[in-house]
Amino acid sequence: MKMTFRWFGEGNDSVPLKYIRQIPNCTGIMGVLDQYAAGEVWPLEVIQEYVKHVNNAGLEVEVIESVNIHEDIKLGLPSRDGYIENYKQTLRNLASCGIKVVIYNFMPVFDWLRTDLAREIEEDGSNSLYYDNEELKGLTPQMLVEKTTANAKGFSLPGWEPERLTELERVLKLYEDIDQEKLLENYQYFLEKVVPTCEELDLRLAVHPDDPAWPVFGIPRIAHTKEQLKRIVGLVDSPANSLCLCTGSLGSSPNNDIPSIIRYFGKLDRIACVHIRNVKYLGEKKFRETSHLSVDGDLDMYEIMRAIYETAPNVYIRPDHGRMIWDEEGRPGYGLYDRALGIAYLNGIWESLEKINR
Ligand SMILES: [Mn+2]
Repeated sequence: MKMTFRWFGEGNDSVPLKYIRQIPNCTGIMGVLDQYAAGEVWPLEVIQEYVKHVNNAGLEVEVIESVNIHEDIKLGLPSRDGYIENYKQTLRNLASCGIKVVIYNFMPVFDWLRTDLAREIEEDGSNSLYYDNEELKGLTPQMLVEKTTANAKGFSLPGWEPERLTELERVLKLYEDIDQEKLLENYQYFLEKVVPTCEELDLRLAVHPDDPAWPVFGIPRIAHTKEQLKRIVGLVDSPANSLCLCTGSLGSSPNNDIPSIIRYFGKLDRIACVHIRNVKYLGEKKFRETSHLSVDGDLDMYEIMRAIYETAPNVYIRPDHGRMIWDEEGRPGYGLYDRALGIAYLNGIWESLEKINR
């Protein structure tokens, strides 16, 4: 595995590259260029400059997150073809700069969502992202957008880019005619156009699962169970059509057995990268994010790492969200300390697996 760390770019992240380089075994980042709206081409020169900057800090960047898909593609509008061509051009530009994996999602309107970005964990005084479906029921989509952006501490949040959400009402209306099957059809159309390009470029697309792992606000969602992920990898049968296995997103539902899902898709060579995070169930559709330690949450990190070790040992890995601890200030979920602790812990499990299996 290759251990990496999500980084949002100079001036846009509270964690300097130098600190990331100092985390044991962390050899690269999963990068983000969120200055471009969904549907725009990411210019080659900008990507080149970005990669050079990261490399100069002694880190690799072979994975890029958040190449967002324009809503017109998800909605299947006639304008989608132009946006798909733009998407392919961005992929070409990324591949020519050494990028191997591109993470994206096919969630309509909302990417991930939470009802609290900094809920205190009473036991130790830290805080973390939190979700309560009962609270969500009391909110309109507009209210949730206002609440989430107000609590972002001045950082732009991935998936909550203002330009995606300004037209919220109009876009939500368009989705009234789209059910899961229609969304899958539009997804297949997109993959059939894009995957051959990825194959030529030796690039893998990795779809991020729905977060949380159920539909919200009545909008269709198609990537939160093993059966749904099976359908997605079956839409176009190619390793270029792969998964970003996010343990915390899928794991928000106790119905998802994460180690067994990893084993299934790992054996098929359809996992390109893994986000690792632990969650604690607090009730029906109610959870908070925790430290990575197994006993702090409800996911078994040892079994998760063992499944990766045995079926997908060459994937890119990163700690996903962490708690905010030691009074750190930063983008919710993306502080340095708890994610670095997570890496140290995952490193320890991995070393044990290697030595046991020697
Ligand atoms: Mn994730």
